[in-house]
Amino acid sequence: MLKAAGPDSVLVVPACCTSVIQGIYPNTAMNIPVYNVAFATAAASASGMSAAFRAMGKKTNVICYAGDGGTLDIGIQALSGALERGTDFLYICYDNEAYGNTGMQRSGGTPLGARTTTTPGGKTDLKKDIDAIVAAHEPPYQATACAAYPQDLYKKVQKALSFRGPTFIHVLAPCPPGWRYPTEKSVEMGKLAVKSGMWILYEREYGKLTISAPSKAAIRKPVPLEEYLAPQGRFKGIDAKSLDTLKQRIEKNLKRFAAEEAGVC
Ligand SMILES: Cc1ncc(C[n+]2csc(CCOP(=O)(O)OP(=O)(O)O)c2C)c(N)n1
Ligand SMILES: [Mg+2]
Repeated sequence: MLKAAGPDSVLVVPACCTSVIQGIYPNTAMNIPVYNVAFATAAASASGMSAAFRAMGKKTNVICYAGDGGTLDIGIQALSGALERGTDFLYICYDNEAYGNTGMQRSGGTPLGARTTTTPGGKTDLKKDIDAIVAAHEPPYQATACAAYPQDLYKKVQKALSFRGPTFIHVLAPCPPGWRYPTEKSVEMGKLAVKSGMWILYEREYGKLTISAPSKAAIRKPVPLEEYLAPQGRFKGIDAKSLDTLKQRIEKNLKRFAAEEAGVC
């Protein structure tokens, strides 16, 4: 992501696992400036920063890098405000489907049936559709991506930063301790999420949908959902009703996206 963004960029990071990686002020592991801000404020902080840069005539990329908890739940009003005001920034939500930094509590991003420390019997609610919420703000560009497809992610970051105004990329980020699978299976987990249709890769440019190549295969023929769920401890013992609901949602979403791209809905 940083390779695609280049050196004239600043990161705005709310409380999340990335706050650990970035280091402690005044030092940082990143080679660009990083602003670690309060949990709910990433998009609001970035708005001020972007306005200041633009007022000084600078094109510096302002990039929020926030978790699912900080985006779908606690930071949603700041995000909505920044999108609505047309803030010139890129918001990246990396989604490990729970509050990872504090030990894997359920978030709005946790899928139905997944066990977390606060849903020990499996989550009983569906994953919140943040992409539909963002789309309702009609940003010039938004996309989904997954860390298992790095070139796709790279291109989407470059493309997002070529627009003026607010852009949004939602990245599925498999998490070995949280999802309870061996670390070396991370790329495989990301690919299975896409191949099963549980995660659909696409772009929306001024509202127009383009499904990304890896998800075309899932639309033609998805791999059985069980292949994605079985290696993950968080889905161990998932009840039949939740499993059935997940499968129905996948089928519905794949059909819905294919129809929208083809212009038949
Ligand atoms: C206002 C506030 N509430 C709670 C916390 C504690 N906290 C820090 S990081 C975090 C989890 C963040 O989850 P997410 O945004 O999904 O990012 P991840 O840790 O999964 O990368 C929590 C609850 C905090 N720092 N500030
Ligand atoms: Mg998270």
